[in-house]
Amino acid sequence: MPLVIVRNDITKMTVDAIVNAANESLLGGGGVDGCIHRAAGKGLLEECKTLGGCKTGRAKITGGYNLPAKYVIHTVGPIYKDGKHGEKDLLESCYRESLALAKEHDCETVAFPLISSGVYGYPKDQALKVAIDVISDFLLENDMTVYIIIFDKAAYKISEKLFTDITEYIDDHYVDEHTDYCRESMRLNMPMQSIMAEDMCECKAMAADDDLDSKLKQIDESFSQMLLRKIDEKGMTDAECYKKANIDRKLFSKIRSDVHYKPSKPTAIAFAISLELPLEETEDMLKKAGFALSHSNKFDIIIEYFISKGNYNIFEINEALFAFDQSLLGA
Ligand code: AR6
Repeated sequence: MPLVIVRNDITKMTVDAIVNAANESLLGGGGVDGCIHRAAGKGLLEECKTLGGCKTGRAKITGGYNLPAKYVIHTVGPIYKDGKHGEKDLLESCYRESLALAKEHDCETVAFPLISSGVYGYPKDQALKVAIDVISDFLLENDMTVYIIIFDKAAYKISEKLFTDITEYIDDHYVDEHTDYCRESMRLNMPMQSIMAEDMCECKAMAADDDLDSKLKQIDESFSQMLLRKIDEKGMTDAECYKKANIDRKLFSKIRSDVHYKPSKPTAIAFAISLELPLEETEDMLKKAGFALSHSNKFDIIIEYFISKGNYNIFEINEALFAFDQSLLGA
């Protein structure tokens, strides 16, 4: 899972490195900085004292002491004034420098808090976007699992407009489907369940009519075969595809080598997104793995929303899924 958004306390993360949102003195403070120093113990402060501080936008590394993480990468985010004082460049630099340090120290897993988004006042939705943009760029070139830790869900926001758009889309589609069933049940004066049961009986009867032999002959390409064919057709490399899908290399290798591999639904959708398949082809690909998109759950409707808008940015989709408390796409 190359980029994962999770709700947690960063001091509890068992990863190679956690990132600290520090100040230029590197001698501790409030917020996440305070939590990290408390959990790591005195040894961390002693080592920090030897570092001679750190400039805004830069990063320095220490041991993790009593933390489950092996290293702490200390970076200093910008204090947000009005967005016109180079804040974005500096914040991007914090993520880039921290990731470079993690790479230098062979870290495979790294967890970031939302730097600058607390005491330093960077608007949370913009801070999250900067984090996602820089980390996802880095992951296109590097194999690492990076966690963005959201500490306080109540304070977490995707942009107001996106949130409203998706809410409206969910309302329209969710309601449509359910009222169709409701109207039909009222018209026929029977409970909804029995209509659905009838539909199912009809399907079963049709299926039974089909000769088993001819059915078996129709077993067509598997999920894995379809995925590999689509990658070729799109002219992508395997790595481009699994990175864009937020899937790690090991899982992709498994899928590649096992023609009958059955992915989870979020994994199957992640590949459809990576391949930028339109809705109909996404449905075809999901069918290969035994799934469908339905209007009776929010997850599916959110996916449909993004595909219908032609937005195939998996990290933005995950941001929205997270905001609506849904599973994220990827491995
Ligand atoms: N785990 C994960 N995230 C956390 C935790 C935690 N335990 N605690 C807070 N956050 P802040 P800044 C989130 O204020 O804005 C310090 O005094 C929090 O919800 O810690 O970069 C330093 O010494 C917020 O989203 O850092 C500096 O002086 C995010 O971490 C100054 O604050 C960052 O909030 C740095 O300010």
